[in-house]
Parts: sequence; C-alpha cells; structure tokens
Amino acid sequence: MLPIDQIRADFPILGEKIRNQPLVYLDNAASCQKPQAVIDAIVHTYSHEYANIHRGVHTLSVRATEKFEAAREKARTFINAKSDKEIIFVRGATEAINLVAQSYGRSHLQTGDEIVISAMEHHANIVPWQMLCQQIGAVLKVAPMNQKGELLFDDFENLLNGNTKLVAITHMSNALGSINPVEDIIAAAHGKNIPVLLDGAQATPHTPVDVQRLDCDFYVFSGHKLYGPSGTGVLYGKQALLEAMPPYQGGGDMIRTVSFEKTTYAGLPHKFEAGTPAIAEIIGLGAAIDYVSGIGIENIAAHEADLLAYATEQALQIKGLNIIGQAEHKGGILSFTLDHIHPHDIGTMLDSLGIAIRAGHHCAMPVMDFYGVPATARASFALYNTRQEIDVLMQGIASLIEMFG
Ligand code: C6P
Repeated sequence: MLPIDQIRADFPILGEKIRNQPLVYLDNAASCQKPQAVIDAIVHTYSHEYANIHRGVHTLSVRATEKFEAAREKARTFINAKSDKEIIFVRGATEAINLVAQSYGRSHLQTGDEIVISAMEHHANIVPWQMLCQQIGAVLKVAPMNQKGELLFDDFENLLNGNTKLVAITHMSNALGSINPVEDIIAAAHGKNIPVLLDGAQATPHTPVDVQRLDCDFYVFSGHKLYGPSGTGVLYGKQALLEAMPPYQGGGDMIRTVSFEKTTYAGLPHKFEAGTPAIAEIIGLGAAIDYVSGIGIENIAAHEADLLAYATEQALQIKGLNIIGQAEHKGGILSFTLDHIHPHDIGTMLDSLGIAIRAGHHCAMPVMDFYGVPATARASFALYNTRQEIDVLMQGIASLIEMFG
C-alpha cells in the first residue's frame, strides 16, 4: 500500500480546483504532474548552481556539470545500464527514436532492408522509420495485433528474415495500455542477429526496466512521463552500437577538435549531445528518478494495477461503454468509447467536472483505424491517483450518458 495522502501532498498541483471542483488528473500517459522535489531541484539550480556545463572552469559551471552528470548516473542506475556512456540525454522519446533512425539507420541499413514495428505504435515509433525508408529505400513491416490489442507473436516472428535489420517496438502501448512480451521479442530477434529498440515512453513510469537483463540494444524514454520536466529524455544504447554510430547533430560539446578541414568527435556520451542541453531540467529529471526510486517502481506498479482492475470492473458495468484495448498484460490505461457520444465531447464534459482525461487519436492513428473509431477517451493512472478519483470519473461518465440520453 502506498502512503497515498503523503504522496499526494508532494504534488502541489493536485490541490488545484478546476472549474470549482477538486482536480482529478487522469491524463498521466500524456504527461504526469511534478512532485515538489523536482520543482525544488529546478528552482535550486537556477537560484544557486546554474551555468553552462562542460565548458567553464568557474565554480558555478563545475557545480552545474557535477549535478548534470550525477543525473546521468541516476538514469543509468534506474534502467541498470552498464555504463554512463550508454546514457544519452535527449529531449524525449521522440528525439531518441529519430536519433537512432538517422544515425544507426542511415549508417547500418540500405535499400531493401526491413524494419519491423507493430500495429500499436505511437507515431514517434512509425514516422521516423518511414522517413528513413524514404531516404534509403528500406521497407517498413508491421506486426499485427488481435482485437484485444495483443501482439500476434507468431506473425511477428514470421516477419523476421534475412532482410530484417531492426525491430522497433513499444514496451507499453499508449493508446491501449498493452504491455508487449519484450523478452520474447528480443529473444526471437536476437536469434536472427537483429537488434531491438524498445520504446519505453509509457513503460518506464510503471514497470521496472533492466536493460542488461532485457538485453535490448536501444531503449528510449521521456522524462515528463516519469514525474520529471518536459524537454528531457534518455536514449540508452549498447556501448558498442553507439561507438559505431555517427553523430546525429553537429555543434558545440560533441567535438574533440575542429578545424575548417576536419573535425574529430568527442567520445560517448557527448558525441550525441551537441549544443547546450536542458541543464536544470535534466537535473530535475535526476530528482524525479530519486523520487520514483524512493517510492519503489514495484510499489507504483502494484498500486496502478489495483487502480486499473478497479476502473475496468466499474467500466464494464456501464452500458454503452466500450473498452478499447483489453490485453491480458496491461498498464494503467483505460481507453474507451461511449455509444453515440464523441470522445471530444466526453473530454469536454468531464473537464467541466474537474476531471482531466485525453480524448483523441493519442498520436496512434493506425490504432484508431484498426478499431474503426476516430478517437477514444483515455483515462491513464499514476502513483498519486486513488479509487475515489475513479469513482468520480465513473459518476461523471454515468451523468454524461444520462444527459445525452
Ligand atoms: N505519448 C500520449 O498522450 P514524447 O512526446 O517524445 O515525450 O513521447 C513520444 C511517445 C513515444 N512513444 C509512446 C509510446 C508515447 O506514448 C509517446 C507520447 C503521449 O500518449 C503524448 S502524444
């Protein structure tokens, strides 16, 4: 059991009133709220320890650099990477996938090679590969799913062949909540010497991740979904792969020497971190990782599993509510539609009751096409949500159905 009152007190925004009602924040898959510890870390950095990093010999620059690099070590420990060199700070999962597509993809794939993704990907794990395919003449293959939103593993395996040069699959679907069998996916791909990228944008806040145990080749996540600041994220890559990849962007901090004739690049991880990064925000991400680790990701997962089970049980009793995504292994996401009520109306009406959910295609249009819906309403849970908030959501939905007849 999480000390939920204490946890909620850590998040100042949860005390807000929205439209004169207590805020019920259930849009955590889009971005979650920040604990005071993260806000304090950012304020403290700007108040006492701010300067550009890796550049100055003056005290503030040294302090900021130490804090920034300490955040890297926290991120390394959080996903159990072998080395700090394998932790590349980026703006988020989107930038991380684009980095791999443009750097690894352009240098390791060629015309006719195949990239395998799944039917439940977020646009961030579709579009960068389509762009790469257009650039080099590679081919994108899509592993199908069933009506419950579960990957059809045999079909996935059958897609792997001598031309497959990369598998890029979500660890947890943002539109459905499905958690993919990533160990089996990696074993199948590695059996054919195919590297695997996992999109962990949704999984990291809810599931323990150990990249060494998984043996994935790349793992990406966003800080803002992990109670950290927006504009932060991590690309994990196995050191040997990252060493063999060219830089993604050129500029300051990623070089060893520059002349007009020739530039040599810095070593890992700086080779992939051109320009001034989001210094205070990355330090804030370090504080977020401390916060999450202090509570324990297993405890968070258990709490959210309870919320999901409770919400699903309640939702199934509402006539006219259709749950989209009923995978056996699911994270804390309840995507649904209501007969005769557009998801945008659901979102707007719930907002008038102080309830924040997301309504739309969730940047997963192919998932919407698969289910034949333009959009869904999505409630997504975090460590600070409660069963009482789910009751408020369900009452809101019931009153909506009554109102629309
Ligand atoms: N999904 C959602 O409401 P960024 O925007 O780079 O932090 O994360 C992109 C991304 C990649 N993969 C998955 C599985 C995701 O869920 C997301 C972000 C948000 O579902 C915003 S669209």
